[in-house]
Amino acid sequence: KRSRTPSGNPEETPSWRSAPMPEGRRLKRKLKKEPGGLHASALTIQPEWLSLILAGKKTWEIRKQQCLHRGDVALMASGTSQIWGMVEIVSSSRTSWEDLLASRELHRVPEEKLAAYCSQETGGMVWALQNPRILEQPLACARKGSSINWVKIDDPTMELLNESILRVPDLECRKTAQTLCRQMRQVAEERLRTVRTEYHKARYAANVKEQSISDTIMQVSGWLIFAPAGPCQVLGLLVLELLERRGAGEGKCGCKAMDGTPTLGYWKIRGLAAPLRMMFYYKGQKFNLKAYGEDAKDKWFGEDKPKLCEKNAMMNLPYLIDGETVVTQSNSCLLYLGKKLKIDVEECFIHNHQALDQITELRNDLMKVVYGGTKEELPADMAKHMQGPAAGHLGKLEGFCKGPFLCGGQVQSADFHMFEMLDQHTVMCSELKSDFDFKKYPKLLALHKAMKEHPALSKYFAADCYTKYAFNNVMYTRFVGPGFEGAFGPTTEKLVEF
Ligand SMILES: N[C@@H](CCC(=O)N[C@@H](CS)C(=O)NCC(=O)O)C(=O)O
Repeated sequence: KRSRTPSGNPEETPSWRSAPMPEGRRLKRKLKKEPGGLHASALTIQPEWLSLILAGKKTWEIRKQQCLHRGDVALMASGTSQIWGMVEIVSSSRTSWEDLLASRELHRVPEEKLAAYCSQETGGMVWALQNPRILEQPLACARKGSSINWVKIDDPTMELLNESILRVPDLECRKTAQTLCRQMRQVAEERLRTVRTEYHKARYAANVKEQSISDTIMQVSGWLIFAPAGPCQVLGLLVLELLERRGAGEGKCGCKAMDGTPTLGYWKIRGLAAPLRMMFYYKGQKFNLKAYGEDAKDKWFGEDKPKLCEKNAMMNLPYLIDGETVVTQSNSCLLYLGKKLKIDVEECFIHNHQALDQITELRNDLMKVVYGGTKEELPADMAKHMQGPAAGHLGKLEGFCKGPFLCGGQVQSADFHMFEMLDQHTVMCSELKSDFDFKKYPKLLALHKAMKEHPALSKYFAADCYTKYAFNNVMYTRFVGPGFEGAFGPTTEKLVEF
């Protein structure tokens, strides 16, 4: 069994050597290359300690071993795949128990935790830290391998990280711990939502053990200690959820996000409904997937549309039926699901909404390409679209994306729309052999990757509505996408359950 650091992390194979501990030097800003540059792996630290380090309020990290590395190390909040910033390791040296006790303001570890970790005879190893920097936005980094303390940083993240390092503000103007805590809280809430979804799924499969409930509380409460506003609120929510789950009747899903089974109606294509379908999958919310096919003249225009027009005079495709509520207009449907499925948060509302509008403009320009001209002209028309309107919209969205998602640390409704547009554009460019360089949009590429790898979306990416549906209306378009085969077929309706 591995021992644990006072920060709560199990120790892993160390790479430490002692060195003198410099005091109060003016901090260097410029990144040095290895050795002494950025470590190839990120160090994971519990969020509450991480926030203190990045705020410059904890300059001693106590470990059992020495550290060979000198220079920058990226810091990842443990239990997540998010890098929040970096710090320079300037030395590691053995420090006596007495000195550790006398230097509490440098390491912040309470005596009882120290006693559980360090020996009174030999003290502990102190890694001296300086020059903490907080990234403008946390970076998602794919976790590989089994190491808990050190996570190898993948190449794209390393590239972004190096760029970020060069852009980080001076110590004088770095973000306060409060800002960091606010961001961490957003991530905590996002995590809480994922945990809830997982819980509901497991419960539905009658597979929940009491152990997983206490694990969940442990996992989430680690995030709450340093959230300046509303930790109790978040914890309270969790406790309420757990009580509710325990009280719920056997076999019943405790999910109260939407009443009954909502219906999503659209053409049997990805089109404007793909992001909406994704949102249902993302939250594990069962729904009726109505997909109009080659008989739409009767089934949609002749039957469903006139009936639905009685409830909503603007009726169009896509639409959502949720009990008595009937919503149309794709962006309104995205916002409706964002709210009802508890994906969107109030503080991101206007940023998210602006992104939705910009993505719609990008889509409208793409539609001019896929629904006009001949097949032979398509590659040239697409190239013109990419160099002109698409480059303009993507440039704006790249600048507007806070990273890793459009509104920052948590997925909002616009991210589903953004994903679909990035997916369609990249696939089209690759199918049409366009040499358009998407690398100019690193944040958007990272968003696309993060969504594609999101565990809550794995079922969506395996579903026919993603893999087999045409991108555009088969009856009118000159680009259907690589997954579409055979005939458009008749209108279908199926219950998607999780
Ligand atoms: N602005 C609307 C556009 C809706 C629209 O144009 N829908 C097309 C498919 S993308 C359609 O075929 N509508 C069926 C109809 O006109 O009844 C939205 O964003 O939802």
